[in-house]
Amino acid sequence: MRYTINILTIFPQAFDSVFSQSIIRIAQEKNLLKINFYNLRDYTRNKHRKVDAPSYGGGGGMVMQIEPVYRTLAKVKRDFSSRKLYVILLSPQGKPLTQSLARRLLRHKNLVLICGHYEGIDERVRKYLVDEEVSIGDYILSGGEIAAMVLVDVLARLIPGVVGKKSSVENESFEKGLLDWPHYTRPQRFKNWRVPQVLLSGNHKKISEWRKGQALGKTKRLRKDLLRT
Ligand code: 9D3
Repeated sequence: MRYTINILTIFPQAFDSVFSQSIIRIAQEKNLLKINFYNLRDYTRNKHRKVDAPSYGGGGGMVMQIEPVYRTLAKVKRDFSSRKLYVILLSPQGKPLTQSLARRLLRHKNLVLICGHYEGIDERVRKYLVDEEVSIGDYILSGGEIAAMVLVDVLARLIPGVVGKKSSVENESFEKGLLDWPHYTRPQRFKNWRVPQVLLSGNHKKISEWRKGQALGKTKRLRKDLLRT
């Protein structure tokens, strides 16, 4: 059983370099993930392939129209015949992306990600066509594409079998609500900077206690907000 992510965008090429590398490429090569692109301009009906128009009510700025989104979605639905699609709009008003939101989204095997642009998207898109809105944080991007790349990266590494060791996904900080502990590798001494002695001791119980202590201490210092849950 394979996950499919369908991306609706006016900039499909923007995804090439990111999706052809690393985890996302591995997920696709292993046939665990299929990513399809639908160019919203291909579903316009005007000869300039315009997907936006000025805002009703004035105030300047262009708004992405509903028609190309609707027609593109209709095409995705045809391509997926009866299979269920879960439609996500990347938007600054969405639910903030977290590891647990990502896990919930991954319960849907066929996702649609709509990338907006311009000053926004016609409100009827979110009202009638979208199941859920997702943001990647409180700052302003110029479009939804980079947010979609972030979401795909987060999802891809959660797909069973994509990341080699089960532990490298499950042991991860945010799952337990803590930051990661410090990591060290060779050499034991670089200039006069040394690896903590406990890690060289071979005492696995001590090492594990030290790591937990470090993770907790780091979280208290750097991300107190993660502990208030
Ligand atoms: C002027 C009001 N702006 C809303 C804060 C309009 C606006 C700005 C930027 C509308 C869309 C965008 C483009 N951003 C996204 O599409 C986007 C986004 C983001 O800007 N921040 C965090 N997550 C996301 S997900 C999609």
